[in-house]
Amino acid sequence: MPDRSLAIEDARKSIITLMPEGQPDVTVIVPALNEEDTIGEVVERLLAVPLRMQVIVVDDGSTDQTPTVLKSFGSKILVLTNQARGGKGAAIRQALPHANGLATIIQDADLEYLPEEIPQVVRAILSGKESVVYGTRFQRGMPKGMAIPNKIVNLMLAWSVRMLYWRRITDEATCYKAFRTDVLQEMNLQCKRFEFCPEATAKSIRLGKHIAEVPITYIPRSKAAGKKIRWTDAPEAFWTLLKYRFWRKP
Ligand SMILES: Nc1nc2c(ncn2[C@@H]2O[C@H](COP(=O)(O)OP(=O)(O)OP(=O)(O)O)[C@@H](O)[C@H]2O)c(=O)[nH]1
Ligand SMILES: [Mg+2]
Repeated sequence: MPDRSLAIEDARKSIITLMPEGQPDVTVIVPALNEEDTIGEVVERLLAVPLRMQVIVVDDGSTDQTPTVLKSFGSKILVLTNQARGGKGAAIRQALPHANGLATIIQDADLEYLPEEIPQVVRAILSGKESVVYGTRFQRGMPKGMAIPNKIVNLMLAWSVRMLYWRRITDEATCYKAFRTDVLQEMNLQCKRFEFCPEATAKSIRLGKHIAEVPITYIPRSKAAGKKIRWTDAPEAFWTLLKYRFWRKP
């Protein structure tokens, strides 16, 4: 069994990490609602990533085994628990003041995105080259198994960013959005549900940040497997892009 701390140091050296000893390189925020089938594996795989990881899970009163599974990780992760469902966006906002990694990335509590790919997404942030990096699902064509309405909405969202903000990105709605933590914290986010994505995209651009993209793998899950976003969330996403078109940092 290789020494894990040596593996972590090697990986960090190749990334030219800027964080001093003892502080995490990456904060991962995991919003979780009734995800007992996958949450344990997600957290295990996050903790195995060869970077110094701070994992913050926000559980909105899950009624399945999610809280029990989270307890089993003890102090290896920070769990914020709410009594009622607040939405994915509210969960991210709640976790953000606790984030002390140089980069912050969002990880769903399912396995649509692979924790092993986080280093390639955050690399340019840790090396100081970029402030915002998105993992794109569309640089290698359409991912297999994505429902047709989702494909259409995803294409329309990328197109809307182009029309409204004159920025060419291929995947606006990806979950793998990574930011320099201070940049995400200065956005004064207002989102409650799935409008986190368009709000963070709009505000990144309005803060003058370049959004870099790196290809990632995507294994879509179905509504039956627990997917909570609905195509009815799409109008709010478009509205959010429009709403923040002229946003300025207060
Ligand atoms: N804490 C919390 N988490 C939520 C809530 N609603 C959804 N989530 C979590 O947010 C994540 C995203 O939800 P999904 O159902 O996977 O939807 P998705 O289409 O992958 O969503 P996006 O990645 O935002 O495009 C999952 O980990 C959910 O468990 C909520 O009200 N509270
Ligand atoms: Mg998901």
